[in-house]
Amino acid sequence: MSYSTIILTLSDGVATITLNRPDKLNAFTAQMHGELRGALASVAADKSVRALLLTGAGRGFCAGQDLADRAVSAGDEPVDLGHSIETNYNPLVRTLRALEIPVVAAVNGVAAGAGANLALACDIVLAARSASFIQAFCKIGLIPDTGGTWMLPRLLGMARATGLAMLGDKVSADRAEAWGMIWKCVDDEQLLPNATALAADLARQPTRGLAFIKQALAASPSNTLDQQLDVERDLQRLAGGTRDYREGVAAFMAKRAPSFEGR
Ligand code: LHQ
Repeated sequence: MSYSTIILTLSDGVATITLNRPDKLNAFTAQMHGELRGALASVAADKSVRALLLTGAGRGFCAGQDLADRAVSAGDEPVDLGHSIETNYNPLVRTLRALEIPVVAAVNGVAAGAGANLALACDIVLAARSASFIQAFCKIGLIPDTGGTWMLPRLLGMARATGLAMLGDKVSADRAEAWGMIWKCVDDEQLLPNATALAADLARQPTRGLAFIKQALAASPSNTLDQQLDVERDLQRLAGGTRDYREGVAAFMAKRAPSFEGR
């Protein structure tokens, strides 16, 4: 399938999706949502893909919803933004969270509105030192969507989440790392090399085990310790049944490097 608003490439078990509307800082249109949905479905169906890297073309990562798109602004006519959320943004977050492979975001520039929360919906976020995160929604009378009101308090605590959501202040990549909002901030020229190497390394790890880790951590916020202990028991049982677990133990005992297949 060919795309015009995104680029999908495959290499070394890593699928890379580059949001590709650089003139508009990769803001989302309905077309881009559709293409991204298609690309994510093909990534999910391809068993040779063991990690996903998401980044943006040009100087921005993603400026959120394209505010000129007819789906969200029709002059004086009221528009149903709930429809756009239901059709586009919510399925996107659900798909990324449900993908059974690690998802790395390489935030190459500004990530604003839904673009910021798209990055935060990924499993591991690397950002270029010149990148920034802006909960821009409040500036136009909206609330953080794309999972922002769920993710921000969990990552940052309620005080910082509320400040960012209500004030829309720009958060530098350095501060995002210091606050625990992202995994790491790296020098600009190191972003793609580091993110590519990280995704390639993840693609060689025990993929099923990583998927179970993702599932366990996702279940954690709404569980009691007792419930979470049960989740750990159940997922560890599944992890223990994988070929990669057998390989990991065998390699350890033989004092050799493991060769994981993702099964
Ligand atoms: C844009 C955009 C953009 C169109 C830059 N749209 N053109 C909302 C509604 C409905 C349903 C669901 O969810 C949502 C979620 C949301 O995401 S709401 C929040 C939408 N995003 C924003 O409010 C951010 C708007 N953008 C900005 O504040 C700035 O562009 C930032 C701070 C991101 C970057 O500023 P600069 O580096 O100064 O760049 P710029 O403003 O000059 O932008 C470059 C171009 O990109 C420019 O186009 P032009 O043709 O004049 O060169 C902008 O108009 C365009 N652009 N964001 N969201």
